[in-house]
Amino acid sequence: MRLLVVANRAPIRKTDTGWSPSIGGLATALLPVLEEQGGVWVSMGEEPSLPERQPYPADDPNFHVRRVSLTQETLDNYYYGMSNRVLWPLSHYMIEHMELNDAFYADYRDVNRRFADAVVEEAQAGDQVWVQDYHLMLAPAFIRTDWPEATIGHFWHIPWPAMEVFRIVPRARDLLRGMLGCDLIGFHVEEYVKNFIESAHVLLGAEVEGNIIHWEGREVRVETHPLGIDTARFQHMTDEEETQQAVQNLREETGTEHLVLGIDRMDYTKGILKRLLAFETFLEDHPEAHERVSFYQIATPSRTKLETYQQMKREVDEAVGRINGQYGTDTWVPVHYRYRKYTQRELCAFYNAANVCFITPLRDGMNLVAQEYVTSNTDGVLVLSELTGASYVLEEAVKVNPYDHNALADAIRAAIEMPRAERQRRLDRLKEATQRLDVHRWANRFLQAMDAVAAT
Ligand code: GDG
Repeated sequence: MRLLVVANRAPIRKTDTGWSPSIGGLATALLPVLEEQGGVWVSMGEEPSLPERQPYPADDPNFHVRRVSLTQETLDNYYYGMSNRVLWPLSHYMIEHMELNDAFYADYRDVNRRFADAVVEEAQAGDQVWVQDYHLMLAPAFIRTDWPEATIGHFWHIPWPAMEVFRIVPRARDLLRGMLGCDLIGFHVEEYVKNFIESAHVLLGAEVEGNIIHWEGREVRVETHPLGIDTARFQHMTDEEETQQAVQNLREETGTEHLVLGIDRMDYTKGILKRLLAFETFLEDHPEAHERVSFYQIATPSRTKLETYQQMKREVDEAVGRINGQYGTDTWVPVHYRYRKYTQRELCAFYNAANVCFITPLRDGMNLVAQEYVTSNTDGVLVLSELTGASYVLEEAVKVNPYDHNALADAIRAAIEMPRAERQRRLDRLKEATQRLDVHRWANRFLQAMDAVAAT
């Protein structure tokens, strides 16, 4: 049975030596399935010069990439507009960042229509369709209209907010109808499943029975499928000599007993500024920690075209400057701040070297960085925001409310002082939990659920 993956981004990228798989978890999980079963990956065309259909791998293709090419204006409205200035802040309960504009929705609808057309054009009898994420809410219903017998799944990677928040967005009902074109909808955790079902029930009057929504004579199953990482890849990469050499260099360069780490896309949902302010208070309250603790914040550039992201970067830059100016000495840099992208191997070195990972998003669908840290570290402490999907599945993390300034500052102290036996016990359990979520298992579980739906 072939698989048609429908996702905003393509799973392959051009390198100096030709085309190779993208590094992200989704490509890692789904490319082996496509290679085995055959199929198509429908994505946005990154550049007009790229072919509409590209067989892959070129020498012995077993699937192809189908690109939907967009003009700059359409891309701006669909991606930077509706996706990232409306649905992203809405789903993360940050409605103050929402910017409403009719053109955003019009182009979002148009792009979803074009993705759906591409899917229907590519379709062969028996194919299964798996749509990804908030960029493509309307595509499932468009596909359903043109191809009624299709088996369609959707995985939503970010939080689904409470119904009372979701209903704020204009055309909330149309967006929901789009999603209900599916047979199966997956979320990371139960909270989002419940929120989605309530949204469909209250806003559309859909009849609900357990986790099944009855809609237009069909059944739509809504399930929890928590996403994990490629654990073997992270373990392997961490153990390699080159990485271990980098770990040693990092520890020597940092020169402090404790290394606290944050790694995030530079995004207002990740709580980077509040985290820095908590570190500042920690330093103020604990002079004995000076010269003994360093905080590494890696913030990867993201959505840099948007003013809110530029503004946030300015605030982070300023906080780092103030903290280092106030507390730094000739021999100690309190905050090592890096606004750049690293290789995955370099990330593994940071994960391995840090004895505390401080992950405090204000909301996060899952948060894979937490799982990557747990996998690549051997005796550290994970401090984790309770407003992440990960906090439901990584029970042994030290949980904090990311809005509670004093609790955040205190969590740094607690993590640093945690006795070795407790650290080890927690980390062992966290590693087990992360293994269970492994991205390959996640993909298999979701595809099995699609098979079950197709068989009914
Ligand atoms: C969305 C949801 C959900 C980061 N910096 C670099 C780099 N990264 C990689 C990390 C990690 C990924 O990016 C970030 O994943 P997260 O899960 O933390 O966050 P989002 O990007 O917001 O992802 C989220 C996820 O989708 C999956 O469903 O968990 O809740 O918001 O893998 O390692 N990778 C490289 N260089 C960097 O500098 N190579």
